[in-house]
Amino acid sequence: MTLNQGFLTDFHHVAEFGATDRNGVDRQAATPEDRLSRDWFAEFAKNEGWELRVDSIGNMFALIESNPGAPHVLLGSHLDSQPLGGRFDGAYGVIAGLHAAKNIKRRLDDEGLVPEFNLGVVNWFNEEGGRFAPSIMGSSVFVGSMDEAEMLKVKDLEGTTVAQALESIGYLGKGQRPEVAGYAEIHIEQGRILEREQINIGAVDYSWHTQKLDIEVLGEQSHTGATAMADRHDALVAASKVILKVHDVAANFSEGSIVSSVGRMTLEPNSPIVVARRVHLIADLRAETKHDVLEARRILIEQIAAIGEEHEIRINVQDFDVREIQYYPVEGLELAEKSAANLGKSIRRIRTMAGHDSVAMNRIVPTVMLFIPSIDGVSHCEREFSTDEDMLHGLDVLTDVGWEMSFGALKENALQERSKDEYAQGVTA
Ligand code: HGY
Ligand code: MN
Ligand code: MN
Repeated sequence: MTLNQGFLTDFHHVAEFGATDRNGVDRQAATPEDRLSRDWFAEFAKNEGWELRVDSIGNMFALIESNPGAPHVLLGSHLDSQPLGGRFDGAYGVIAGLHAAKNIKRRLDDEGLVPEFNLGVVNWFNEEGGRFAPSIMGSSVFVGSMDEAEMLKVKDLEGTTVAQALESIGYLGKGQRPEVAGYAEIHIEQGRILEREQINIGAVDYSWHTQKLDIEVLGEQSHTGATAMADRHDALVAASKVILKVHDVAANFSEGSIVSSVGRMTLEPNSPIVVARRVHLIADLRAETKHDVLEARRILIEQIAAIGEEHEIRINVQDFDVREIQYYPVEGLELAEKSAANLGKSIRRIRTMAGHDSVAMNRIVPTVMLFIPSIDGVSHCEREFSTDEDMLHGLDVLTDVGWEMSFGALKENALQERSKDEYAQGVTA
């Protein structure tokens, strides 16, 4: 079987774990379906003779020791999905990481070479944040931007904690986290640019500023059939106005420069005969600039206060999951561009609106983030699709980038210090 065929076979096999009947997957973090994909990852590492470690927030590391004691360059992404999500988001990057590492290891052995850095492949815990919020959890704990003890206590809507869920699938580990020298991740674009421009690879130059708002709307229960309208404090009516304001705030900014929406709503007591006492909303604000996110937040805080007053209802708003813009090292962009050119693939620089584990990793080590085209740009839905051909183009480039990084191409001290506005000028979207 050719290397590429091995990748395709594995990719389509893993898509069976949590498969839905409309070509998607439902493999939320630390569910039995997630366990199937984790067991498969562990089996792959074992069959290759690589060391497997599982850390105390469920991150999985398959480590290859070619240069005893040297730190690792990690390739990887996440195997968890959104509810009724797509089979490419995350899983593509993990399986491409495994096969890129396998290809690199085979070449090192054939050529009798010892790289400066060891390779490893990682499956990050709970990148999606669908079951346990916030998202990008496992990699953020790894880099120290989220507190592990706090994250282990996070509950899903059924009241199960992260720790209980990981324990229940046997992946609450004790493994020591590897020392990391660099990180490379390949992922579907989840947008339309590469497809529209017919380009094979995106080299991600920066990520949008992102934050979430935790909004609690507190009304009062009463009888839907017996309470006069004037006497009601209906949390659902007020929450509905808040949801529309979150959607509408984007219209204050230039087209395409900001996104805003509410994706999660819980309603209590959720009885058809009771006026709602409490609605809990999570709003997602992202923009090209921090200024625009903060301005949208300012407008919303004002509007939400006015809705509370109008309905004599208390509405609490908390910031969380704030992600500053991340500029990826220009040397990493240049490395990706060189690899693509050598391999005859087209490439362009591109920003990411979606968050990724690379956004966390880029805080601590030189990081390369690569995209392949998404058909119709859709993601986080069963219709998500990328072609085998595009996945193989990406695997080729990831393999070459991983090879160069294991020989020190992006060593920390070799990176030129750049100010953010230098990046901003240098890395046009
Ligand atoms: O938060 C994100 O953007 C990612 O899709 N979990
Ligand atoms: Mn993802
Ligand atoms: Mn996702």
